[in-house]
Amino acid sequence: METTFIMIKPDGVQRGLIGDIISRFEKKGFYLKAMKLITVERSFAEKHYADLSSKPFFGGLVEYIVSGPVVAMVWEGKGVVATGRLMIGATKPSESVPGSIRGDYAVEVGRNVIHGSDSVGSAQKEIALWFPEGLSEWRSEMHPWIY
Ligand code: FUP
Repeated sequence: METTFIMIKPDGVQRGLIGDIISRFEKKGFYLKAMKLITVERSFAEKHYADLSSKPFFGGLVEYIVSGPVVAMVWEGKGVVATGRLMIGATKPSESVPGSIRGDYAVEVGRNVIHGSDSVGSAQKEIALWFPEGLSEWRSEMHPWIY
């Protein structure tokens, strides 16, 4: 079964959006495989966003991510990478549709509340980076009304 890495950014945590965001993924039918509230070091944030290191907004992006605790999560489910991205909405809140997380809660691209892996490959890399301790198994069967 597919897994993705989802992170609620410092603005989402401090605005009290953790419960709502988790609830959206749960109600959709995805399974929470791992979760932790952590404040990361600058070097760690730089590693997470390494692909964007040449972008002019990179410095500000790293500052934002290290500014407070984030909620790092792994979610599992059929097509969870692509569907998770749809639920999150477009990168720019001005282009993310109402009903999506960014469409409902964000205005600025630099304060867009949440991150989600953009492919199955990057999900695997991000899960390995954020959860080097590995994931524990907790669910024995799929919900018959969802799968
Ligand atoms: P996304 O996968 O939707 O998070 O988007 P990207 O990986 O392209 O960008 C990662 C983060 O960089 C965004 F969530 C916010 C920040 N960003 C900016 O601050 N300005 C931009 O013009 C683009 C991205």
